[in-house]
Amino acid sequence: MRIDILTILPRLLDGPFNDSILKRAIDKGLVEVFIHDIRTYSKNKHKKVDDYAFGGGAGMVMQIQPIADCIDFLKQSNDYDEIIYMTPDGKQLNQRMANQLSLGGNLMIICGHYKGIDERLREKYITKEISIGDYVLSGGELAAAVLSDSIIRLIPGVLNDETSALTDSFQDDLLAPPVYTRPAEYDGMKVPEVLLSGNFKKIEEWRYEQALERTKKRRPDLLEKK
Ligand code: 6GU
Repeated sequence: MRIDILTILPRLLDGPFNDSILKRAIDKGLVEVFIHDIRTYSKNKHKKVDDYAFGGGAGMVMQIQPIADCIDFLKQSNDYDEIIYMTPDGKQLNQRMANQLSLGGNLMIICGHYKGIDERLREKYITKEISIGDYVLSGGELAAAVLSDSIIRLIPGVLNDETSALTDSFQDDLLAPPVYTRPAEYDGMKVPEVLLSGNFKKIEEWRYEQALERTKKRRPDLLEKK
């Protein structure tokens, strides 16, 4: 899989892909991530990428030319399953979407800024519009990093046994059960006996009950979906 991210702030994306699991996935050759600086595609002599909104009002709008040229250039040499625009008015990201996108081919992700991108770019190029929640970020970069992380960790071979995605919260529409590690007693607080029993079947049952209990208490909406 190949992920191309278009942004006017490429440095914002340096961090997330240069550490930990994402870096390992890239180093193992399981995914390629390319960050493209939209400004380098601007044909304006001052490398301008935005302009005032027609009709007036506060806030700038990202112009068609630099983004369209960058997309066209990339499409010449790669096929994309989805061209995604990160925007607070998109469909809210969930585990099902991450699972689905992790199975497919190449992705292009466009990060917006200011008031967003010219609507005609959305009409011509964008196949999916994704938000990461009901709050406003200053740009799509952090959202693109969140989306990429949620997808890349699901690509087969990225996680090992210790980090397996199978027991994640949301993987089966349940929150994850509580977890414990050494010491078995801390400040008089003991680890649940069953976890020390060595009885694998009992432990699995306990974990399922705890996951169900936690979901009922904290996220009853997840159980209604079942
Ligand atoms: Cl995708 N972009 C911005 N700018 N803000 C957001 C978002 C995206 N998702 C939630 N808030």
